[in-house]
Amino acid sequence: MNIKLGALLAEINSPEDLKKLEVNQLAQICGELRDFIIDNVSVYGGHLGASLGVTELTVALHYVFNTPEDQLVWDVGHQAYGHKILTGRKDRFHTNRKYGGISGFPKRSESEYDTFGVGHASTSISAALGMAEASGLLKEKNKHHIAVIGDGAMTGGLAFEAMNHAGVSNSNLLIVLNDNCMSIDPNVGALKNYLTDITTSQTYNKIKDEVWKILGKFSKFGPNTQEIVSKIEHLMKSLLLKQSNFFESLNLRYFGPIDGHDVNHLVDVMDDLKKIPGSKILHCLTVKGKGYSLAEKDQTKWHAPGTFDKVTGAINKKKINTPSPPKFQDVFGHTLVELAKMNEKIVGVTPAMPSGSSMKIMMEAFPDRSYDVGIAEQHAVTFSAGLATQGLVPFCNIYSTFMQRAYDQVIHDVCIQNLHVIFCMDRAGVAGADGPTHHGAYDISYMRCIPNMVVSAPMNEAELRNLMFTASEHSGPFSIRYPRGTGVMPEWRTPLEKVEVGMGRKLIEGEEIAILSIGQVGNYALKAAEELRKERINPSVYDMRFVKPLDEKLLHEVAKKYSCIVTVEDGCIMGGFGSAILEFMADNDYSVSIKRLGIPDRVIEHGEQSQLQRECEYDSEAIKNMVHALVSIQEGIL
Ligand SMILES: Cc1ncc(C[n+]2csc(CCOP(=O)(O)OP(=O)(O)O)c2C)c(N)n1
Repeated sequence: MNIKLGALLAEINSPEDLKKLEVNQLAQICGELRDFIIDNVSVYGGHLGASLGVTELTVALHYVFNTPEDQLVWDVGHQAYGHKILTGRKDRFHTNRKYGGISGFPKRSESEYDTFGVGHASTSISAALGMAEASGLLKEKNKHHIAVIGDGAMTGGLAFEAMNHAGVSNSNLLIVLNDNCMSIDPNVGALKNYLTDITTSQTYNKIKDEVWKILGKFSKFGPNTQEIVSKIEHLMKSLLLKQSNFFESLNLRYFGPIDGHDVNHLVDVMDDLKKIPGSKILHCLTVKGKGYSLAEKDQTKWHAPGTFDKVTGAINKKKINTPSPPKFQDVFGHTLVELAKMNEKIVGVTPAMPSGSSMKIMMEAFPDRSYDVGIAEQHAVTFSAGLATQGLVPFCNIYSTFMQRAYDQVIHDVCIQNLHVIFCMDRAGVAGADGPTHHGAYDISYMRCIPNMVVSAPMNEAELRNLMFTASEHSGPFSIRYPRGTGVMPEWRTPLEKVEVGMGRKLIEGEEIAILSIGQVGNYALKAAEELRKERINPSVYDMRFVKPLDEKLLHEVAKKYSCIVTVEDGCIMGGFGSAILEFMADNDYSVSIKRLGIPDRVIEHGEQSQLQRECEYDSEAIKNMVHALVSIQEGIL
């Protein structure tokens, strides 16, 4: 589908073109950019609200700064659609997040304007500060470094660590705080309250206006920087006597709050800030979803709505007539509530993903027993450890990819102390259109090497429920990984049954070849076996359920009975489930042949989950192919 470009946007292929516009044309280009984003996302999907909210900021930044020479770093990167469109990618924008198309996030290999690859939150200030320090060391004068960070991303510890460093650095760093009071869900925590207080403080804003008046003169009367800056500081200090400013106390010059949708004012302010050396922060107030009223009203829903009818706002859903299986995340949410009703010690913890993980179901049922701690995975884990020391049973739900942030906390705070924390890792395996920053590829490997940790994965909804129930009654750390998307059981509310920890299941009894799987890919193994049966090839299929502890009794039987084993996992091959089976066989001197299917040792780009599983060769077709290859080898040998 051909999406129409506005008259000005049609002529813009780089920030150079943007700079040719008159200041009074900037509002129009913002409107055109917004329309183009809405049109594209409505047809092709992707993140919506965040990019709409930073349209004016994006235009002003590229208008004022000399990108890509000046380094512009986006935090998370889901808000960078306008940036991509203005920096030479508008003709490819319809391929956004599609297999083989452009990435939904900034990516260094894609454009020189994408200074830093991103997808996880709270990295921008550290990265931009590193660039700024490098410029100093390389004697690159007059280069600017800008980090654009949301109020949600600023709740992450990494952002605080970076500001702590920036406050003692002489580097030329501008932090643009894009404050829309939203994370994916409403933002949480004391910082959010503080930002709201600053925004509404009358004393503060009166003095701030005077500061801007001086800044206005500054632009007109030339480069007497020192004098102007000291006047500003004097005014700021007099303000600070009345109300201490968090950022100022970290030695970051604080400016704002200003209206992040007034593009002309943004241009003036940024022009002025360009002339002020050192680390500084500009606090901009924006509205997530700005310009598309439905998105402004329900900001969580329109964070990443999928495709939709832009006129009616109806979100396109797959039409399914038969009862369909639920999303794994919803099975998690509802089952947690069931368990919490049975056991009053159970609590829920999420780092800023109430909707994405469906922890919100628990938050609604038990508001006092559930916590959204902000984009703070490390804290979520250690906080859960603290809860566990007092006998509570925390279910800490973190996407597999974001759990990487909290690895030391898992080891140091939970596993060494053998605390009863249950980790539910959503989006395990290839995540789909979000791409390499979001694939949950590594958790089997990184969890299975930690002492005390149980590592499990359900093949379907009933198994997820049973594992959660089992985990709640276990003592010690317990991890459960499950993928993005739906399961296979429309009737999923099965009775809760305790599973013996470390026990696998035989699903199909066959001969010669055994397929051992972990998690939801067991369904691919079943499908492959069914199709192979039609060709009179009968592999056995086992759902191992646990990577750790392994079902050793079952594995001894398997090793003695079959000549070949195929392992299947939705995770990295290196160090993963297949590796665990190899280790078992080597340790027990079995010489059975083992082929491992899973995510290979390279970066897997974005695309639909099924496309990526095909590419990585661990879907049912690939399992069939592997069994065929093994059968041919056996026949050759015979
Ligand atoms: C480490 C990490 N945890 C969680 C997420 C999931 N996530 C993506 S966007 C987002 C909200 C970001 O809020 P904010 O920075 O305020 O930007 P906004 O969407 O409001 O523009 C979250 C939690 C992430 N990308 N990275």
